[in-house]
Amino acid sequence: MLPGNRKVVHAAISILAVVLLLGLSACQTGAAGPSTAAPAAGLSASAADVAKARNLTPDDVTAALKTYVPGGKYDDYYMFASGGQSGQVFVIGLPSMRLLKTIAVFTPESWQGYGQGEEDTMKILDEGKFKSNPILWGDTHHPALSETNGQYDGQYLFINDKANGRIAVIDLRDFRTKQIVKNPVMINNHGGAFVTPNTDYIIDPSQYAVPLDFQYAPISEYKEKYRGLITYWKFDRRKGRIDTAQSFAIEVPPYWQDLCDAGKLASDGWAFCGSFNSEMATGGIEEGKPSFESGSAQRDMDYLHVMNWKKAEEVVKAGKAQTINGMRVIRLSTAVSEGILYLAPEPKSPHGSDVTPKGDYVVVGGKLDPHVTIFSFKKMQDAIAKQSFDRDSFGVPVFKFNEVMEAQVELGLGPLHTVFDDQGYAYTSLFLDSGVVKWSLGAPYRTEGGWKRVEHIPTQYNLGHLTAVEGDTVQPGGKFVVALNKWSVDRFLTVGPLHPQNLQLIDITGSKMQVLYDAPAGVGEPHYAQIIKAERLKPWKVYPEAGWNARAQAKDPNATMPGQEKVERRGKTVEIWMRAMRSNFNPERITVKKGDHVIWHITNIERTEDATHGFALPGYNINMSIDPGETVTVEFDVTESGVFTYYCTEFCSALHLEMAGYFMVEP
Ligand code: RUQ
Ligand code: CUA
Repeated sequence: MLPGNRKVVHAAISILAVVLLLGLSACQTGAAGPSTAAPAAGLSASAADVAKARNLTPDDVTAALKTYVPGGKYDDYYMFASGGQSGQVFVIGLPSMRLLKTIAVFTPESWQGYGQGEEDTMKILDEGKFKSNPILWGDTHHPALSETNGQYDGQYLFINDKANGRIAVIDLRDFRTKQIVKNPVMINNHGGAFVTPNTDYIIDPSQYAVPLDFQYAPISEYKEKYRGLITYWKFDRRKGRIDTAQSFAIEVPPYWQDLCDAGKLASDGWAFCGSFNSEMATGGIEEGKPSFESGSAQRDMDYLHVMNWKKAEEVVKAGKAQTINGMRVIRLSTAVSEGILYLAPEPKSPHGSDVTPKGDYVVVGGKLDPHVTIFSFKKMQDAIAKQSFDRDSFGVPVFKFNEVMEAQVELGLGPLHTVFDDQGYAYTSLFLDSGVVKWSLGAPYRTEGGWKRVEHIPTQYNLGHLTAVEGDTVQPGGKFVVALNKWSVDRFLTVGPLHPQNLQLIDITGSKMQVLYDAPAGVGEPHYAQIIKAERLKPWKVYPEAGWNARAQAKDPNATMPGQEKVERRGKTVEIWMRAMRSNFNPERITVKKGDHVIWHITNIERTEDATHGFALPGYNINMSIDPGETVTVEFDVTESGVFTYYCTEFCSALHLEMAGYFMVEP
């Protein structure tokens, strides 16, 4: 939609809202019936009747008007939300909050035929295995859209798997996962994925310290042998893949590293990661020792890790890193001696570290501190120039708190994460006080009244992350914040003891924030999400040509066009080139012998938008989606004899049920 049109629509909506509100207040006071409130249009009277019948307040009606997207009209934004333990990514339209797609990432997914036999998806999942253990789920936390000059460019999406220390790459041309990398030195992560302003690297810090390279060491050797690791995965944009050979990692002390953010503009070339167990507590509640919960909350300060990744890149190029299991690791002593790693004391079990849009400050939320603390990047650089440090017990330089702190703003209990708008305001989630706090940034964002709490709006309930329109880029978009609440308690119909999470859309354009919509997430726990303007994406509606390989994003050598269908036997191997279109597969009869090995290619030659076919082979655990233009391949051993019926699983035409065939296995 053109900007001009949008203005007209907005104006029309606000007129409608006023009409409705007038109608409603008239109804509510009983001063006038709907018919007398109708002069502007017949619509307002009937709409007022509907609102009255449904017990909707004027606020409800404006909220509905701000979120309703009529059928056939598109949302203005995509929101990419992590799917938590579902191991997937959710694509949600804003402002409607409608779920548009679940992108299969770490967990097999039948509708998309992901990890249900189709070779390329099996290979992607297989890349993510840990040694000999296949891993078929993930705990996704932080999606990161690719950026160019600090702005989302709509090309790629990255997401971490906290449980298994992995990162996945999703191509936003077809919204499909292309790659999973397992960290070769670390078992878990948490604070990734965060991209540098041109997506040179994806930052991926470990969470719970362990000995590097999956070695064993007793926990009594925690301080000597256990370590954290902050990995910088090199992204090759041309190939659309992480280049593991060009990636590197920095060894850090065994504090439990938490969320990171990449520097930008003023702080480009640097990165910041919080941590929360600088006590190096090792638990042992079963032996009467302090639990992790209390042991890790003893000190008043933990450490923000401040890293010069451009320097780290040079140090790696100069050969000063040690290669551990294929990963080039800058050892802790090198990171210190080369001026790559610094620490800043940060209050009380911090969580989010969020860089302001111009890159000049880092905002840190302390879970057990009612303030956010704002660090100045310039002051950090001054401290480095003056070499004004303390040292931690590993010899890492520690800034003096008062020398690098710019401001502290008291917000309420349990501040976690912060995002930004286009007016110089920041929005911080409060877990314990369950809400969003709006506060003002100081200069250069706002010339007066900076570093002040402005407004609190309750959310339901126990807010974790929040996200704003392009709110972690160099140019935030304003308009909406979404609160990703961990609990929903009483907000929806009961669906048993496992409740959905609650994603709440909040309007931030007015002088007061307004919650517009509660969207249940009944599919896994979304942690973080990012919201991007829809026009930045250029997704395909069908694959560029018939016979497309989605993993290679190129023509598949086994593309099968009409007339090229065939079955070949080479010894015990049977290879099938099949063509699918409405409403048949060709061939429709395949005969093999028990003990054969089958390689089966299917090309959907359709060029029509949405003309997807499925392919299910019962008894062999095979289900594939063959999107318009796509070629897929499945390979399997014929282990059972009998007569099997393959069929198309996608209701593609009136004669969809006829789109079937016989797979005959002779004993
Ligand atoms: S963090 S628990 Cu994003 Cu607040 Cu994972
Ligand atoms: Cu093709 Cu149903």
